[in-house]
Amino acid sequence: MKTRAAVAFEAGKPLQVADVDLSGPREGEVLVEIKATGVCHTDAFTLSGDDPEGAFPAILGHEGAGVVVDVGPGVKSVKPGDHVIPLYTPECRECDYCLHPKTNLCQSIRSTQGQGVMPDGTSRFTLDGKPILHYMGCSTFSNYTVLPEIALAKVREDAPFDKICYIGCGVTTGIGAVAFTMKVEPGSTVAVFGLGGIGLNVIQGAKMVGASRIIGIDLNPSKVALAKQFGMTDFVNPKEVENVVDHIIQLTGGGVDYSFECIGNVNVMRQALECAHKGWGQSCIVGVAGAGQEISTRPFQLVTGRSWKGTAFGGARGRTDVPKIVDWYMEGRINIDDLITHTMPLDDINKAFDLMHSGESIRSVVLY
Ligand code: NAD
Ligand code: AHE
Ligand code: ZN
Repeated sequence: MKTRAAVAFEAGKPLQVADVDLSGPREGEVLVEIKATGVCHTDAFTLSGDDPEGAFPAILGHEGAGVVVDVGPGVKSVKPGDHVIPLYTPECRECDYCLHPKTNLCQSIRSTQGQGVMPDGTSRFTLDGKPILHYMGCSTFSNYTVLPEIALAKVREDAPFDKICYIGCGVTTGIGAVAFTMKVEPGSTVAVFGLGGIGLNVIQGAKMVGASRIIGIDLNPSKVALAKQFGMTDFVNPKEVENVVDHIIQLTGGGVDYSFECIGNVNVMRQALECAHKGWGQSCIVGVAGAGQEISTRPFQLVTGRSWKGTAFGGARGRTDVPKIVDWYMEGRINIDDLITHTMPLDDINKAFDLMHSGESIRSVVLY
């Protein structure tokens, strides 16, 4: 079949919308009609050429929601008509990682996914007879896409696609980083570096679990109003203080219980660790840094009781946790609507990247 898709032909160039050929689902695979997709900073990161796994031409996008159209042989857990959210962190429920209680990083298809192909080593997308790669196992910048069955969370049918697509990455990553990965306790103090589509969900998660103080840090003061609405109690603009680490340590009388880096900047990752409280403060890396980038700190920071962690997809097990997060949204326990600042048709998808880079948007959602 033909599908309309935004193709990344090469790093650093705008996406080009084209009619691409898509072949049907094979064993264990599912054809999904994507109804809406968010644009996450990770899509921009890969398009920039900084992603060591980035390969082109590819169809990017990993934050979608849609409807099952057809299933391949052997598929049991979903059927045509089911509403689904694609999972870049799948959940096979069988691999050593899925069976281990301390991780959500299912590895059953990780290597082929990283190469931009389906688990059998081939792509379902072609253009003029030449293969186009999948991305993060999702390729939600295509109106129709094929995914492995284990990479789909079945969700309730009354939930709006144009909002729940954001649960496919940003909402789950931010709230999950707080609730699943770091297990932030009520009364904790929290610092959130980067108040974008992820950081505001970290703030929302911190408020949800009962954090007593939530300090937001961003170079862009236009993020303040929304961050306050979501639970930020204090704002720090690094341009307005001499030393952001000293400033946070002073503000909190010793440092925060938990900090989160939601930018992808290795210098800020160091600041986030070092503003965590001596003896017990924990810092979580959420941001994704480019090829060749490394983090550093004095080992003394860890010797004296701070610890460094990281999270992928907020520690969520997608098929199990994503339907619950959709329920939280439908029950009014989390706010997604106010974070979706822009919507556009696929033809205008490059505007979503422009709005992200200029700092004007929190989340842009493409509606098919
Ligand atoms: P975004 O562009 O919406 O937000 C980034 C924010 O950081 C912006 O508000 C920007 O003003 C701010 N910022 C930039 N440089 C700064 C600095 N030096 N100091 C303070 N603030 C600064 O991006 P996003 O979609 O929220 O994604 C954030 C990061 O999280 C990206 O690196 C993305 O790749 C990553 N990410 C990781 C996961 C995961 O599973 N670990 C999931 C989704 C996104
Ligand atoms: N390809 C990059 C790594 C990118 C990365 O860390 N991705 C996150 C999700 S970001 C979603 O917006 C993730 O899930 N990581 C775990 C994994 O297995 O990729 C690189 O550096 O190679
Ligand atoms: Zn993402």
